[in-house]
Formats: sequence, structure tokens, C-alpha cells
Amino acid sequence: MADPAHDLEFTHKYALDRDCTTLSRHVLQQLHSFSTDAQDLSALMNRIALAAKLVARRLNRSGLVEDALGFTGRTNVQGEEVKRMDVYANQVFISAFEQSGLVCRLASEEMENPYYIPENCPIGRYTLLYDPIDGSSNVDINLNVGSIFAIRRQEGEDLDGTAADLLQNGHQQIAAGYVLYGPTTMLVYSIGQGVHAFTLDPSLGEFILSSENIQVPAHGPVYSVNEGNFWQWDDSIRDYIRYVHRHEGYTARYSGALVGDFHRILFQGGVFVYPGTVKNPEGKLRLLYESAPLAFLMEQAGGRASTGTQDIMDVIPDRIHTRTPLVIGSQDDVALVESFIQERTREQDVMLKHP
Ligand code: P6P
Repeated sequence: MADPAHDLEFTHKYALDRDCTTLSRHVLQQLHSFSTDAQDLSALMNRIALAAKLVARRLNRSGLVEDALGFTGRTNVQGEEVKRMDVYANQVFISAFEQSGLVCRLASEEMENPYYIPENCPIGRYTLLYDPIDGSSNVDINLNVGSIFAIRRQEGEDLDGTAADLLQNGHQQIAAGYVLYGPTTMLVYSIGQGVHAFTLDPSLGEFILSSENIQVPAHGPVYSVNEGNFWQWDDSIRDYIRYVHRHEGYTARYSGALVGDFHRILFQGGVFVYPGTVKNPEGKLRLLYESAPLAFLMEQAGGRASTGTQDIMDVIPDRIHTRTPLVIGSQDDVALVESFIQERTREQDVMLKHP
């Protein structure tokens, strides 16, 4: 005979245990260790969570706070118009990590050169790479935006201040993730032990574990691409788009914010594609603080990420703001896009051999 009192206790225990699985506890659980490195990583993730809460707080009131929305009138190193929220969020991460003692440098989409925290250098053995507000065109229309981050160890003294040690492939990332500012604020991260999602409980001011060991489906219905660029793409990408237009089971979803489109694919399967265009043959998305962190996550979730011809995780940037084409998502769907690229390459090789 079931004991209602026991069932109730169990229900309480389950709910409370979950509410007590905070981000910092989860990191230590992941590492099964209280070593210095584990404590560092837990502290770093805690600073990310603090930055996320500060950005979320401003976003949640942005329509009411003077000067929170709109443009600054400046353009950044990317040649993009800078939003007030870009500037605010960029500073939030600097302030959060200045007090961390752990991070010596921050490399951001919004800063031409890395920002050094002298009091943390050289003891600070880590570098934070981040896109403070990804998809900021959505901010003024109250649609989802995100922050993307990666953490790398600093290698060497960086005495010339060029941060040359950052110009390495994605396998040097020790942690990566993103914050999705949507109906709820979610922090999704990996330290190489699977992908886990935390949801901000505003009443607690804590990120609480909501999904553990997320696995992306091998195939999904979603293809996410800006079809407005159709005639700027290589023929191979147009071939792929014609294929999904003509076959059942595909649906287009594109929000204009990479983090939201990635999050949908992580949970539902499918593929996000931002190929090179005539204007930007190398693509629009930046490797070190957009594509590589998301590739780290997607591979941890059982998916793939490529430029279309090379795994994103293997790409070695030649500069901090290197861009790459991006094909990321379910194994089968990434492979399908790549198959059209390979087909066109084969045809071009034949034409070259037999003009
Ligand atoms: P487009 C936002 O500016 C961003 O970097 C990504 O978040 C997004 O996926 C992409 O650019 C959107 O670019 O050219 O489709 O507007």
C-alpha cells in the first residue's frame, strides 16, 4: 500500500534537491573533484552566471530604463552598428571578471583588442572569450538575444599583448556555453562532460538545473538560414535549399539571433547554416566567440559543426575576429549540407580536368 506521507516527502525531496543543484555545485559534481582547477572552473562559471543575471536584469527592464535601447552611433571592429545594450553587456562581463582574480584577459566581439585585467595578470590563468549580446538587432523589438562564451587557459606570458596563444583550434576550450535571454533566462554550458541547461529562478536569484546531458537528435525538421542571401551563396548551398524545399519533413525557422536558433536545434534537431556570401566569402559569424563555443557544445551533445568542408573545432584562426562559414546541428543534417558542397566540388574538379 503506497504511503501518501512517504510519497509527499519524496516529492518534496526531489523538488528541493533539484532546487539545490546550482551551477557551481553542478560543475564540482561534473569534475568529481575539489582540486584547484575544479574550484577555478566552478568560480569561473559562477562569474558567468552573475554576468548573465546582470544582463538579464537590464534586458527585463530595458523598455523602462532610460538609454537602455537604441544605438550608440558607433560602429565596432566588425563594422556593425553598436547598440547601447552591446556596450552595457560588454562592460558587465569585464566587471564580473575583474573581481574574479582568475581571468587575465577578455576577448570580445565588441573590442578590437583583448582587454587585460592587470591585477589578475599573470596569476589569472584563464581567458574569457565572449559575444556579450548576440543578435542585438532583436533587443529593441523584445525578441530573444543571447550571450556566448568560451574559457581557455592562458599559455605563456603574452608579454607582447597580442594574445597570440588564443589563435589555436577549438580543442583548447576548457568550457563553453551560452545564455539565452528569452521567456526565461537559460544558461547552457559544457566543461567537456556533456551539455547541461540551467534556468534562472528569479525568486532565488539562482540558475537551477533544468536539463542534464542534453543530446541533439540525429536528424530534425528545422533548417535555419537567412534565405534573403539566396543569390549571394555558392551553388551548393542553393542546391541544398532547393532539396529541403522539395522534400517533406522540413520547416524553416530563423530568428536573426544565433543563440535562439542554436537552442531550438539543440533540443529539436535540424541544422543552422550561415554560409559564405559574395560580400563575405568567409561568412559572418566569428570563430573564437561564436562558432567554436557552439561547436564545442554541439559535439558534446552528439551533433556536428563544420565550415562546410572542415570541422569548426579544427579551424585555427589567424586573428581574434576571424570569421568562418557555419553549418551546425544534427549529424545527419550537417552531413546533408556537406554532401551538396562535396557534389559541386566533384563537378568542378571534373570540369577542371576535362574543360
Ligand atoms: P543576418 C547577429 O548579428 C548574428 O551575429 C547572429 O546572431 C545571427 O545568427 C546572424 O548575425 C544574423 O545575420 O545576416 O541573417 O541578419
